[in-house]
Amino acid sequence: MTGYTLYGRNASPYTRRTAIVMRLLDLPFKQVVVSPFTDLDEIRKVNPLGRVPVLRLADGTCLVESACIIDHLLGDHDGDHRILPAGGPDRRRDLQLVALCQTATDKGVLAGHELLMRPAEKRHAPFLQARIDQARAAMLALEDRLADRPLPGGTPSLGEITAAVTLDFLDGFMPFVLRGLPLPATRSLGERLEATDSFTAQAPEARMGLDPAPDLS
Ligand SMILES: N[C@@H](CCC(=O)N[C@@H](CS)C(=O)NCC(=O)O)C(=O)O
Repeated sequence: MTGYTLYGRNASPYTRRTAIVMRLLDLPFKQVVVSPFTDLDEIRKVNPLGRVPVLRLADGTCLVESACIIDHLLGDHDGDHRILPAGGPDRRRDLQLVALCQTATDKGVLAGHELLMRPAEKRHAPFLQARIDQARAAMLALEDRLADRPLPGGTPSLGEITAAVTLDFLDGFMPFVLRGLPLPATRSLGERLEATDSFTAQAPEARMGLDPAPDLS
């Protein structure tokens, strides 16, 4: 037993990509399905910042931030660099895919929060539009980098995992962000990976589907 406990829902793309990496590394873990929207007190017991994902190690140490958690897991368990190349241009390229995805997700979440949390009369349309534009720019840059990359035959890389998770999250939770955006390579990758065991085992519990598109006029 590894003694790992992962806090967070699969509806959280940050949690989901962490969980999928753990499955691909064959690391057993217990998942405590909590959301900062409904379980803040429980999350604060393991992360004073009140965010997920959190990975609790066997000795009780709690790690936060998906990038840092994944870095720890890969350092200990990806000795043959199946998931992240050891160095050089391949590693740099893969981590840049992750960076683009994290921006797309972060900005999509900000846009979603603006819609969900703020009363309509207090929304600031230029702020909302700028966040949507950033998320779309990140996804187009991702598409550009995936366009000439063959689909993974075996274990997907960290960048590919994060790309598929990001696409599913934006499609499922805030479809207005990606509406009309040409993303054929990203969508092919998403279809390929979403059909695999590690992804289906970590399917989002629900999809909020914030739609139709907000009125930004
Ligand atoms: N950069 C962080 C983002 C984590 C994050 O924003 N998680 C969301 C759930 S999807 C959360 O806990 N939000 C509550 C908050 O940040 O206050 C990571 O990659 O782990």
